[in-house]
Amino acid sequence: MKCRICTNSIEPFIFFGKMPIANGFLIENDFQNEFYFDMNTAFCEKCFTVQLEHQPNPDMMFHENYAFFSRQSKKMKDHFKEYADWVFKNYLIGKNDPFVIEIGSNDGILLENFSKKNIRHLGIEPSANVGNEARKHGVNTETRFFNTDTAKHILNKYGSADVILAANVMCHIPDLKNIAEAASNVLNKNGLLIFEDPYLGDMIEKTSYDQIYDEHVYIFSAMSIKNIFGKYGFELINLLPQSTHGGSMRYILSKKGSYKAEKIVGEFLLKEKKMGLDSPKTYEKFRKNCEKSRNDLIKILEEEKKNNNRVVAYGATSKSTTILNYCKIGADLIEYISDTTPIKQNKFSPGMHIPVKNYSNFIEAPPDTTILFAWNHAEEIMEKENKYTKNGGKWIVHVPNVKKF
Ligand code: DWN
Ligand code: SAH
Repeated sequence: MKCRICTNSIEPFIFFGKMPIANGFLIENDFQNEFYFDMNTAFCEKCFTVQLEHQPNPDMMFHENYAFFSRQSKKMKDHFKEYADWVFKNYLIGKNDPFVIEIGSNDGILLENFSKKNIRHLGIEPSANVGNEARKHGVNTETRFFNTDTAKHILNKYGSADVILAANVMCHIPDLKNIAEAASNVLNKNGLLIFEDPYLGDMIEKTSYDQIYDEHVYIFSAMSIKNIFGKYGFELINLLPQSTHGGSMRYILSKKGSYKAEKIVGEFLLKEKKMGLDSPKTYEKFRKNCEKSRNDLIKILEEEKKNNNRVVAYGATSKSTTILNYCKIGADLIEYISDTTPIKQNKFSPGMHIPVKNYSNFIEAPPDTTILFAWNHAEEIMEKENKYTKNGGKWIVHVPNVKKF
């Protein structure tokens, strides 16, 4: 295969097998026609980008029935308020009529904080259903993919922007050359491109291989961001580690030459080198860790079954599609998956077809053991399920190691 960024010849270091659409929750009638692709992940030794060999067409993942609604987590609402306040304080305060664009604005969880301040804003969101939800919260949203055509449209209709923001979407977009060109066209001379995504360093350290699924075509590091966007006229001028989604990184980029990079950028590049994020050996070790994690998880779930324990999963996450299909865990080991998102309920999980049920089932008949698929929201969920735990309910988590407590 060719590196998606620098066309260098590369080979996958891990083959997860056939995978369905991670957010493709489905009804029984559709089992026969379910779509699968080969999920292989590769690392490029030249530009240091971790990437999928194949990614399904964006229209198959992002559409009017997209299943992920950002507002399901209270802590994420707080996070996005902080993100908005931070952007305002650092980059917008004192500006005359600033204009903020967000790529992948989903249900408006970030932009509503600008809307409430009467700041001019625009969300670019291809999934129509989540975009409709955003409009209900007063967020100006256009249903389309962000790309150079959209950039032209924005310039004609709204004019240029002071900042382009994004969260958990840059790593979804295969053609970053087009995105960089679009962002460069839309931004003012001193405009900034600011985005956060799951961080490669955390994924390697925690063996959180479930960050890899169809939508996540890249898992970024500071090294790869510097190389990728450096090729397309941007400079990484600052970064800020985040605890969200199991460890993320916020990257701040400007057009080349318009700002001076902060010291922390150089420090992180060095730190990543020390961690071996530039070395194929790191990814070989990661593959072995994934295999061990898979074996441990299957073993612990089989023991639960042997002991006649009722096991339910918590959170029908995109990440769990990778876990279930890679480990071949089905409804014989997990009774159902509890989730608060209406569009996921009374459907089946992609590929392994475990029923997804309303959270009320979990409350009404608590299981013996709960496997926490939404492990990235552990703090919020542990607080919320304090009673279950106090009453003797057990948990299984698989990150950073498989354990029961
Ligand atoms: O990058 C992405 C991130 C931001 O969100 C997207 N590609 C897709 C999605 O990934 P995910 O599905 O792995 O995200 P979450 O946030 O880990 O999903 C949590 C799931 O758990 C949601 O379906 C909501 C549900 N949930 C619940 O049932 N009870 C969540 C919480 C906090 C709860 O208390
Ligand atoms: N920003 C939100 C949502 C992340 S999920 C959060 O962090 O919670 C990714 C979102 O990006 C989805 O809503 C999806 O429809 C959208 N998306 C995917 N590709 C896109 C593209 N090319 N342009 C704009 N949005 C895109």
